[in-house]
Amino acid sequence: MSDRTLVICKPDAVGRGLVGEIVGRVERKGLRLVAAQLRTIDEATAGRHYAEHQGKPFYGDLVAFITRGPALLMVVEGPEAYKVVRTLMGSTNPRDAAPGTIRGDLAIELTENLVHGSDSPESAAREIGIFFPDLG
Ligand code: IDP
Ligand code: MG
Repeated sequence: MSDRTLVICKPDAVGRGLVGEIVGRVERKGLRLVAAQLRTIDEATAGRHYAEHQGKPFYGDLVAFITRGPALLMVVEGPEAYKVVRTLMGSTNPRDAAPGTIRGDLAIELTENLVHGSDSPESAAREIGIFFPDLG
């Protein structure tokens, strides 16, 4: 049984040239790419994606950041895909993220933390529907 999850290489990852590094880690772990698109996320789509954070003090900065340039949107597949991706990503704050994780090895700022991964199977289904509506 294979599960799917959404992964985003955020605009800082594209800007810093770290997409290959991040995708490489995801692939080497054993997850398979099923869709990918380089796209600058618009404000309305960012608002849907980050609906759970609306009203929080960092929401404005978060939307400004995620829309500031191209991001690589991906759907990846594998057993317990969302959980595996979250483990590869490391803690939300890169300063707390363990060495060996994407954020732990490659980032230092909370907003500019390189990567998004859905946090549950339900979030994965919702977020894949936002960015890849044609994927059943
Ligand atoms: P996650 O990306 O690890 O799932 P979330 O809590 O869903 O973390 O937050 C979404 C994004 O919002 C984070 O990746 C981070 O960039 C940013 N963020 C989260 N909490 C804060 C905060 O307290 N201040 C500023 N930015 C935050
Ligand atoms: Mg989250």
